Amino acid sequence: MNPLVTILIGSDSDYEVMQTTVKTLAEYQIPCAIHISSAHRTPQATQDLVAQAEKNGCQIFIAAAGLSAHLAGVVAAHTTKPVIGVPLNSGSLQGLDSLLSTVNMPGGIPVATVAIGKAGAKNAAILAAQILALNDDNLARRLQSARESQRQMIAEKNANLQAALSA
Ligand code: RP5
Repeated sequence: MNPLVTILIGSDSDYEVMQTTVKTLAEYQIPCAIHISSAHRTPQATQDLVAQAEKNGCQIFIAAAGLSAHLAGVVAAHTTKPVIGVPLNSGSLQGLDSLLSTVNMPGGIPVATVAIGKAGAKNAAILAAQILALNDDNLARRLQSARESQRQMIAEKNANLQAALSA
């Protein structure tokens, strides 16, 4: 099946964190592809990759990068499909540099920016699933069921905490 989601990462050093995105998409049974492509080091290849992915039926792009993170913005410049940006913590500024570079897009070229690092990597996949679920009832049900499991898990943790505190 052709990938519905294409993930771009700026370097192989981004792969470890972004495996969370791949894994989460797989949990929701969403076919995806992941490529290393850099906004700065391989600008033409990045543009070509976006065009090819769209031709192959890609519906959503997820772009993750660290430092001066322009990858999501560059992807967004070349498509009108939704682009989700994941800022990564690759340098001495703990990802704040990437967050600001990813989130602060000029009006007209949106990038839906999620949290820095692992939480963002997970949320990027869930957000992509939520967008695709607008036209997929089975996927919407899988998302609801995951929310319910999450609710139960937190309720259980709280019950354990209260039990420990009252012991
Ligand atoms: C960014 O620079 C990449 O997304 C990566 O997070 C960061 C460092 O890249 P490497 O020097 O590890 O290749 O473009």
